[in-house]
Amino acid sequence: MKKIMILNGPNLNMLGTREPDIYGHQTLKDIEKMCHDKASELDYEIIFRQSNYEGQLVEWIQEAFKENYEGLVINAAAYTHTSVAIHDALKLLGCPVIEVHLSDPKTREEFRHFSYIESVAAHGFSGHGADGYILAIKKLKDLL
Ligand code: CA2
Repeated sequence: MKKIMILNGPNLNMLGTREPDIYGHQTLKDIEKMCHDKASELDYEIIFRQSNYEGQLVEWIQEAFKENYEGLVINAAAYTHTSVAIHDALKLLGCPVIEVHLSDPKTREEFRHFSYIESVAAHGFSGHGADGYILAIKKLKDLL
C-alpha cells in the first residue's frame, strides 16, 4: 500500500479553539479523520503528525525520505514563512510534496506572503479550509 506522510506545524494542535473565522471550526483530530477516510477510499496509508518544533518536522521529512514514502503533504504553519531548514529537508525528497494552508496566507499580513515551501512543492492548496488536505491527497493520487 502507498504510504503518504501528512505533517502539520506549530499551533495547528490548537485548531478549533480560537480564530474560527480564519481557520474554521474543525479540530486537527477532525482533519486527521477526514484524511484517513479519504485515504482508505484511495487505498493509501496515511501517517498524520503535528509538531510545534522545527527540528522534529525536519526529522519526520528525513524519515519520509529514508522510508520511501510516495508523497508528503505539509502545512508548515508559521514555519512556512521562516524555515530554510524545512525547505532544505523537503528538497531531499524524491517524492511529490503538496503544500496546504487552511487560510490563504497571500491575502493576509505581508509577513505571510513568502513561502519557503512553495518552490519545492509540486502543488499547493490555500484558502480551502480543511478540504485543502483532501484536495492534496487527491492531487497526489493524480501525480503518482
Ligand atoms: O492557513 C494556514 O493553514 C496557516 O499555515 C496557519 C498558520 C499561519 O501561521 C500560516 O500563515 C497559515 C497558523 C496556525 C495557527 O493555528 C491556530 C489555529 C487555531 C488557534 C490558534 C492557532
